[in-house]
Amino acid sequence: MTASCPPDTLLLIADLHLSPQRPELTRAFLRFLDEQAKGAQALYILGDFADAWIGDDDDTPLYAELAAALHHLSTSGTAIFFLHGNRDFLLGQDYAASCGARLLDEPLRLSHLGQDYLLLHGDILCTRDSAYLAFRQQVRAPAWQRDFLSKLLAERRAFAAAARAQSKSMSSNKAQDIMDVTPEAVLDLMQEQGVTTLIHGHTHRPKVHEFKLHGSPARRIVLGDWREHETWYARIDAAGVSLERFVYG
Ligand code: LP5
Ligand code: MN
Repeated sequence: MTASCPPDTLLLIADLHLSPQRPELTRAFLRFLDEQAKGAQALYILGDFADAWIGDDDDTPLYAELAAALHHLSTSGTAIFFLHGNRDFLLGQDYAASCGARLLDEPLRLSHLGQDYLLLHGDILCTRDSAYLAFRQQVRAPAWQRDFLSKLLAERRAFAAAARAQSKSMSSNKAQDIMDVTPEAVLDLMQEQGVTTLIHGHTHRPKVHEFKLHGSPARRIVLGDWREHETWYARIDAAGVSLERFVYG
């Protein structure tokens, strides 16, 4: 198997929003695994891997296909890690294990080749979105999750569809800045964690933001959401960290 990455390369992706309704995104992901990720030291999936995760017992064939592809990468030597997003916060250790991956908590500190990074999905930085944060508090509660996961798959699918519809409707009336990170929240978190590089997704606003953090150069790297012919990932290697936009026909 030919590696496509130097051995000390880390790759980070987020917001693929994979679902049976978007087979083109699955094709892009499988192509990424085959053409970009092979040989990487690790692949970090920073949330919203799935568009709406209703439990590890979901028998949708796509999820088994994705697990097999990730497991193949894992057995070839690439460590794989998941963080939760606001769409797949119910993804559990069982599914992660079926992918040959580990599920980690956020924010996640990462040290690599002498540099420190802080990884997270990014939704918790949207501190002006009080409606979302209230929803988040509710659905992240263990008791709520136990109750939800005890429902039949069909019931959970209906809940998820209703929640998606309500979210779309509520988001369409929200000011754009409310759905972006709050600058002060970014600075506070980076200061608290003692890092100068933050990598996250969620906002679907891919960009490298350079700024000063108490006089030191700092940056916030926002991963882009995946489209049929446009994928985004961050690469960390001996040269540092870069945001990569991969467009193909
Ligand atoms: O997700 P997106 O991009 O539309 O917007 C997010 C925030 N919304 C959410 C909600 C999710 O989309 C809901 C779907 C999750 C599916 C997986 C879990 C399945 C079980 C869930 C059952 C309840 O994350 C949105 C932010 C936006 O990002 C930008 O940051 O603004 O937040 C909101 O819109 C706040 C709303 O309060 C969210 C309300 C969700 C629905 C509430 C429960 C509906 C229950 C229906 C019962 C029949
Ligand atoms: Mn998200």
